[in-house]
Amino acid sequence: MPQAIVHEDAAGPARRRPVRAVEIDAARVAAVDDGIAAIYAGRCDLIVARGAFDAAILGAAGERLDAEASALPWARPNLRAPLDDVHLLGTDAPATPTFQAPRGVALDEYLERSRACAADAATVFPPGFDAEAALRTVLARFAGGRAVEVARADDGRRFVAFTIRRLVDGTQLSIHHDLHYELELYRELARRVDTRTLVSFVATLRAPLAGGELVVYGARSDEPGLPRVPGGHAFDLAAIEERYERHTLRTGEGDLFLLAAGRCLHRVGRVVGPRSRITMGGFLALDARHERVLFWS
Ligand SMILES: O=C(O)CCC(=O)C(=O)O
Repeated sequence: MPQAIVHEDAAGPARRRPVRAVEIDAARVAAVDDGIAAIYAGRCDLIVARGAFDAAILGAAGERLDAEASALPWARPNLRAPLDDVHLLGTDAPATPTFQAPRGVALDEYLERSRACAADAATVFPPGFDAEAALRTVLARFAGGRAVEVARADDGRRFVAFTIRRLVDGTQLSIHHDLHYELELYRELARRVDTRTLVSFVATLRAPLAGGELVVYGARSDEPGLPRVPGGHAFDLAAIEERYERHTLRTGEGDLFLLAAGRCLHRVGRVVGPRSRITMGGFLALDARHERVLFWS
């Protein structure tokens, strides 16, 4: 991938798989114009595009979201786990397990919540800025010429295109992966996409003063014997950190990353200070024939 900064964290003992990260600025996106397929194929795990979006527009939205947070209808599906208490706009039933719904919600409920909450995420931007259209345009730059579309159910109902995520002081996203095609809500989409993996996309609207970094591990979701905490399903962070390579990423307003979130374990560090970490993001996948890219959240 020419003209890109490639970080391959130092190779260690045999089982230490490096995290393959590529970082570019927005003017050089052409260097990774088939980046989504490259992540699918395992040629890279993380693509960071600095300044992929207009930093002033995203930053102003992030500032307003923080200032007016108490007036907005944030969903808090992880309220039961205060450390992971992410605040969401765009749906209160995302396409992942949450502490409120550990197996996700059923497809019909997911689609209904998507319809009911869609406007909440769209209206945080200034008039004239269509965040979904902007996302489609930016994601298309990594799609190798494929069409990029919001995922739909078989009857045409739309999935959530993206969610706005807010992590306040003292909160984080604990170590996890996002390969959840076995959930009921994926029963139709899983027939249409290449389920070997999926990719998450995240754009930054507001960077915290400290913390909130993305940490990606060489640990693969399909590896047998990944360390877990005794008696639980959660991954054992200390053991993972000891055994696997990692790559740490800090982003600023307007930056985008694409992450092999179905393959690599990852987490977001605890946010410190009064400025929240605010992002917009979701998941994307190649369809079964690798002709299109479908995205949802
Ligand atoms: O907010 C982030 O930086 C990452 C969120 C996440 O876990 C993901 O996109 O898979």
